[in-house]
Amino acid sequence: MSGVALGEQLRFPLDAGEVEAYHRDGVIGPYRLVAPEVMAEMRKRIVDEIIVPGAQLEDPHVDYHDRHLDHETVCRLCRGPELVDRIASLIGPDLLIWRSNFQIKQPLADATGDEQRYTEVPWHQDGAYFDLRPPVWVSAWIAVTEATIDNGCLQVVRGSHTSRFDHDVDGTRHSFHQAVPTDAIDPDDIAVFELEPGEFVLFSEYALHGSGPNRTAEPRIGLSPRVTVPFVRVTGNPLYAGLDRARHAPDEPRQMGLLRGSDYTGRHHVVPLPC
Ligand SMILES: O=C(O)CCC(=O)C(=O)O
Repeated sequence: MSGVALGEQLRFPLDAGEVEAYHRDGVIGPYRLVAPEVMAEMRKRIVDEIIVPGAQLEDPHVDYHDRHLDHETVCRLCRGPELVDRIASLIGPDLLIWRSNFQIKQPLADATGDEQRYTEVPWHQDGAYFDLRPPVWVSAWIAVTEATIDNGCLQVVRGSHTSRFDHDVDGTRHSFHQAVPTDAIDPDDIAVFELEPGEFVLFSEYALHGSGPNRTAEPRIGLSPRVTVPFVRVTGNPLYAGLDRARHAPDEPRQMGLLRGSDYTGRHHVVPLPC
């Protein structure tokens, strides 16, 4: 360990006020990861190589998860120092990515079956879905397309991350089957994150969040890397664990990508990343 303070090792550190704001609100941003024109090129690759082929599968969710493990463009987005350095400012220098998933919202008019319900994401806390012990991780929401009120951008309830909300369970939903009733939320606390392509926000494991339907004619696409620290135990295959689900039984360690620093516990199944 060098004697240099972490902030001085980072190209994109958060300042003390931003760190305080994240811990107060459970969310921070937006920040820029890549320029809009760079994201336009990356989006083309993502659509052609992941989203279109995935839509041919019986369960597209398999292909839309954990592509940082095998797709260079997804890996580069998840590893961008603009993103990783800011997460390091929040939870420390040793960071592992344990999951990523695309958030694809089809136009309401085109969506059918469960996809139609998915155009609206009910209020929920990710901590209700994932069993990390202790529950410590930061999620990013990266805009692959623009995200607006009209196409259903991410909304986060500021300050909600320090409470546990009761979730109602709707087993008929394919995705987001656990939801917090809207009347549990004070509308004054809702932060709406309209993002340009290439921008991102960071939010904490228990930040209550959701999004409205996509009322435009184009899909809305986001990418959510989930990043934790080595002392956290991550096993099993949470819902829609994608490629990793195919490779591992529930009690086996997940495939983890080292984003910076080291796995000082030596307990994680760290795999090489394709970028
Ligand atoms: O993409 C959305 O609208 C919701 C995203 C979400 O629930 C998440 O990133 O955990």
